[in-house]
Amino acid sequence: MKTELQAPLQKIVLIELLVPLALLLFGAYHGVLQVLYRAGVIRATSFAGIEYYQGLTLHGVINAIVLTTFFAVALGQVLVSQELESPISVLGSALSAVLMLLGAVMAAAMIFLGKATVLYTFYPPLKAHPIFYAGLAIFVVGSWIPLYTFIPVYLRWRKNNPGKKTPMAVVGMFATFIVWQLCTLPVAYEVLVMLLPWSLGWTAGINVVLSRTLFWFFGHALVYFWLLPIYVLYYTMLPRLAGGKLFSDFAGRFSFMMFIVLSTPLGLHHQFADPGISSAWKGMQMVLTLMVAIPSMLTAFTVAASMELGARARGGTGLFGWWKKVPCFCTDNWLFSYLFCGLAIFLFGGVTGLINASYSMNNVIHNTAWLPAHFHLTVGGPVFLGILGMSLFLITGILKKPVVAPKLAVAVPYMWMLGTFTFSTGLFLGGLRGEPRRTNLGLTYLNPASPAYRPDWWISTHIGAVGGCIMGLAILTYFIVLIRSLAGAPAAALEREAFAVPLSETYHDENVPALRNFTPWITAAVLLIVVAYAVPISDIVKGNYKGAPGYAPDNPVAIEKAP
Ligand code: HAS
Repeated sequence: MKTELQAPLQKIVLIELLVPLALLLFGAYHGVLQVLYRAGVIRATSFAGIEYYQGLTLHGVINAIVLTTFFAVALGQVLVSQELESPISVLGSALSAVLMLLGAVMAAAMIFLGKATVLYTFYPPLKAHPIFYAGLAIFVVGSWIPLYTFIPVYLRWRKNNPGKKTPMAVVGMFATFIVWQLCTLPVAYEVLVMLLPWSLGWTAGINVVLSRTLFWFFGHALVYFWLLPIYVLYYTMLPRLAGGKLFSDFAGRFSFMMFIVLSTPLGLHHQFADPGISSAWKGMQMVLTLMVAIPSMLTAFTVAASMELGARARGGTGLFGWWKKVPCFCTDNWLFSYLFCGLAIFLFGGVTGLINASYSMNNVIHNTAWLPAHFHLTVGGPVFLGILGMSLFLITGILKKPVVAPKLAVAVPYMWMLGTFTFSTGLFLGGLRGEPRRTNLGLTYLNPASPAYRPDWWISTHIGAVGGCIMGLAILTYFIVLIRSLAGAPAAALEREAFAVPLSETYHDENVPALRNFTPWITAAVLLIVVAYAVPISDIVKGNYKGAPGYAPDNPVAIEKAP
């Protein structure tokens, strides 16, 4: 029997899960408004006191940065202390939570006040209030701390358990935070050395190419920082929830190590259209981007094989007949449906990622509606559903409360899947016809009174709007389940047992010594980053570009004089 998470850490984890979920209400509301603006249902620059781009910034920052980072930290704290059977520092965890909350409040306050309408990518020349940048920096520093609370616990465990394999969940959480540590250093530089002084008026003008490059150095690794905690759930929980075992221990460990090496040196695939960077380096990073799909493909096969093991153990037969025994709608096992629907959505998110990554095809879809379609099938698919499901599981588990209305709980991921598929169909179609992303279409292209009117975009934007509304409904249903469960009393049977995350056994337990040590993989990652970025960054610095003045997103005229 695993020991239960210590009481103060339980409180910290609950705060780290519940606060971002409460903020998600705003984040999700602005998502629904987005599709209504895009379809021309709302034809205005603002709605209920919040401007279009301000709402879009809230949507991105809350959903893609705040919710995901808090979740990774909370999950890491739970799994590392559970699997290494040793408490992690409460002081360190509390400090991390306080800094992250402070940073999130500072950034959110500036967005709500309309002083940081810079979208979640916050790249210049869009300019925000200094408190927004300071908030971001504090938030990131807070999210660095957990790794340093995990390391001493891990070293102690290794000393006491010589020769034993590090538990898979710990390997996955370490991979997550190693990637995070590597990729956040350049964005910390961008925020502290470039954006903050610029926003304070201490420096005139900003080097847009350099700051975008530093952002995307961080920005693509960020997507794997979102994904890896969910892969931890796929490798360690899903096989057990499916009634089986993890098909291959090697596949999990190898995938996590591959992500350490390959998550960062490929951010230029977001900048294929940017000037000032040689095509040769863009091409090289394209190859690395295609390579980072390999651990995901490995994951697809391993997870499918694990589900097959479970289904056959439950009486499934035949080449495809075993699918009937996969517990897709089982209410006692409601968490499975969140992970399963996430996987099904990710099939399409992954394939469209490969299209984006191809240098030539990227020209067709870059900055079109295709992009939000892609990322609502990735971060908005497996990641978001994994966060929703696992947060409900952890919150109710720690509070020893049963999940009320498990049928509704199971309905949520299917509604979400229907919503994202519909939404993305609309946006993929629109993107291929040139519909731009991040644009208030209702005022222009979807407005019959405008000379820019594009009636051929009506269908795609309306399909998107229907999908977006279904997604909104799924989130509302989730909150009904969560709030009703929180309002319920603890169950006596649950109170008698220590709460622990149920993890899978392994079917093929291969022993590969090279996967037992992080050091060579981290070294390879650093070397590859240097190879992929040294020349492009040095070229940009040598380019000595003229600094750009600040801009607001709704005005083509700069908000200040050019330096
Ligand atoms: Fe991406 C842009 C390429 C994965 C998120 N991506 C974005 C943006 C976001 C994002 C947010 O190369 C927009 C950023 C912005 O605001 O501008 N992406 C890729 C590639 C992958 C990929 C090659 N992306 C992700 C993940 C994300 C994410 C993961 C979030 C978590 N992406 C790009 C590129 C761009 C981009 C370009 C820039 C484009 C531009 O022009 O701006 C790969 O890692 C994907 C590999 C995945 C697979 C799928 C494996 C399938 C699995 C499921 C198996 C299912 C089973 C169940 C077993 C190969 C694991 C079956 C059951 C049934 C019932 C069928």
